[in-house]
Amino acid sequence: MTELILALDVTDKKQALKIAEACAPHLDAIKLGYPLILSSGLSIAGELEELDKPLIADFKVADIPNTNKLIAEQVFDAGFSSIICHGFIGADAIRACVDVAADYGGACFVVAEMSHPGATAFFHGGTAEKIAALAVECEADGIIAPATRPERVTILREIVGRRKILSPGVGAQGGDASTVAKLVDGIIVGRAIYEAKDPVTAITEFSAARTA
Ligand code: 3DU
Repeated sequence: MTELILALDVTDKKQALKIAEACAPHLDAIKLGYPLILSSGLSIAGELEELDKPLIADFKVADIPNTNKLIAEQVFDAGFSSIICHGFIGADAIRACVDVAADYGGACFVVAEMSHPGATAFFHGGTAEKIAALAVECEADGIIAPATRPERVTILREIVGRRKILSPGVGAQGGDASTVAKLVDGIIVGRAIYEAKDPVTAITEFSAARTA
C-alpha cells in the first residue's frame, strides 16, 4: 500500500511532539525539515525516535560533494533513516548523499521536480526527466515528484521504474490523495494533517484515499 508520510513542519517543539505522538500509529514515516529542526534543534530526531517510525530529513541538500557528505553524516548520526537532496547538483554531489545513506543502511531521495507553481520555470523542459535519470544512475533509492501534477509523476515513473517515488503537494497545495496514491510509493502530507482540528481524523481520510 502507498505509504502515508507526515511533513511535520510545526515550529513549536511541544506541539510538534504532541502531534507526532498522536499521529504516529497511523503513519508510515515522519518527514522533518528546516522549520522544525531550526526551531527545535537536530536533537528532536532523537526524541521522535521513541515513536519507532522512520524519520526522513528533508534538507534538500544542494552543496558540493564534501559538504553534502558532512551534512548527511550529521543527519544519520542524529537518527534519521532517509535524507532528501536536490538533483540539479549533479552526479558527484548526489552520490555523496547516496554513499553516506548506504553506509548507515539508510536511504537517499532526490528531488526531481517540485510541487509549487513556480517550479515549472526550471524543472520543466526536460530538467526533471534528466534529474530522474541521474537519480537512477547514482543508485538513489528514489525521487521526489509533485502530487500537484500527476501527469508529470507518470512521466517520471517511466524513467525511475521501480525505484520509489515520494510525492508532496497533497492537500494544502491542491494535490488529490487518491489520484496520486495510485502512482507513487508514498504521499507526503503536511498542513492538511497538522493544521486540522483533529489530525488523527484527517489522517484517517488520507489513509482511506490510498485504497480508494
Ligand atoms: O504542503 P504541505 O503542508 O502538505 O507540506 C508539504 C511538505 O513537503 C513540506 O514539508 C514541503 O517543504 C515539502 N515539499 C514540497 O511541498 C514540495 C516539494 O517539491 C518538495 C518538498
